[in-house]
Amino acid sequence: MQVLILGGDGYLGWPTAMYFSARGHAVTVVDNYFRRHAATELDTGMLYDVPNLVQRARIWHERTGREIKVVIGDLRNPETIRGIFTGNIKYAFQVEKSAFIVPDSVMHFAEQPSAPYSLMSHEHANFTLSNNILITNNLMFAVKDFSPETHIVHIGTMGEYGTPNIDIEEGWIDIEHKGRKDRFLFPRQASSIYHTSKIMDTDLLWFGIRTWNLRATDLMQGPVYGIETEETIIDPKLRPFFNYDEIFGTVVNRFITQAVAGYPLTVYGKGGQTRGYLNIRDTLQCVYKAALSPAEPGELRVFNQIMETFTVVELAEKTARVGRNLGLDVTVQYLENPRKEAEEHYYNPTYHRLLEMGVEPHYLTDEAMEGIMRIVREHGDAIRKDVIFRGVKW
Ligand code: USQ
Repeated sequence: MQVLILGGDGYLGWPTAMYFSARGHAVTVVDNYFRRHAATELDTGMLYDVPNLVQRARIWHERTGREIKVVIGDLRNPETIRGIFTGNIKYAFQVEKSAFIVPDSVMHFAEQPSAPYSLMSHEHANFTLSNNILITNNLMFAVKDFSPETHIVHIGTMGEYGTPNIDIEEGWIDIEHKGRKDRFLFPRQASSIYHTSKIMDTDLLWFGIRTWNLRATDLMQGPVYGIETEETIIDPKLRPFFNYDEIFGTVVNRFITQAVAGYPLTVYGKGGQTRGYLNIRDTLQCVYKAALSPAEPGELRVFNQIMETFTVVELAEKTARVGRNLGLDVTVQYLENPRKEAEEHYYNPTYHRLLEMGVEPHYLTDEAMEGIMRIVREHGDAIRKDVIFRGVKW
């Protein structure tokens, strides 16, 4: 397969690139280093330094003999993606000069991914909306104009559904109204501008699919945790970004880092917020399965990409238990919730379609958490307590 990965420098984009490459697929990644620049600008700290995309592709080639082609470019500019589809393309790294082949699958990770970032100010909200929606639109038009057969795999988010008082279906719901029936996208009601931008992406793609018979899979992903994948084991320099700050760190990675640093775990509000979680290794499996068996032309296929659900309090209790077993002094603090979200609610999402396709979950057992904590502990001296909580409120 020819695979194009938009946002190939990110926490999930880079491991996905290696995963496809390791399995013999031809991979090209595109990125404009937004996440790196934002992390520097906001001084978020990083657990360890990560080589740039060209350096990573070079290390990957040296260690495996495989090639990941790299394009550095801003996908908000339509010519960046259109150039890729027409062969008018400048590689920042490639091993073999090859005739460009149109991608079979495009994985779309090229989005501002943080809810707190999107609510730091109206400028950050504007950036999030314009970046995420324009890139999705540029991709959709490039596919429509040059290769309508190409399968778009969009990384959506479970947060698009919010926390409704009914079971959450996988993307679609049958509604009977005044004696008539139809099928609709499951109602969306996000609780951040970031999550709202993802809803808008879905609406855009659904329009393109109905109108031009495009094909897409929307992966409604929960918060991801973890560091190591089958490919990062080859060389620690291939590890993804690991953020534990309030802006870019997801809650499990944050709690593990807080436990190592001796910083009381930051439970927001009552901590009854329930979400569906997954290990980074399972993100890779899910994206891969979705790409190998694409949606049909005219189909918007939606999978809920989570493996298990936890409340924040359950995650804190687990982190405290695992940390104490490693001899760490772990305490928990209940902070006034900086976010506007339900802290006690019904939550019953359906998530069986990816499992039916053969994804084998890595659950968040105490052993799995301990493995991550041990790696974080190796970098314990680099942890900056001042970036853990900064109080972005909405
Ligand atoms: N939380 C705490 N304490 C913290 C950090 C978070 O109690 O120190 C709580 C939050 O209030 C929230 C839950 O933990 O209820 C999850 O927060 P998160 O920061 O891990 O996740 P979120 O902001 O929802 O966003 C993350 C990723 C995003 C992805 C999303 C999936 O940053 O890119 O789309 O997870 S989901 O949440 O299912 O929409």
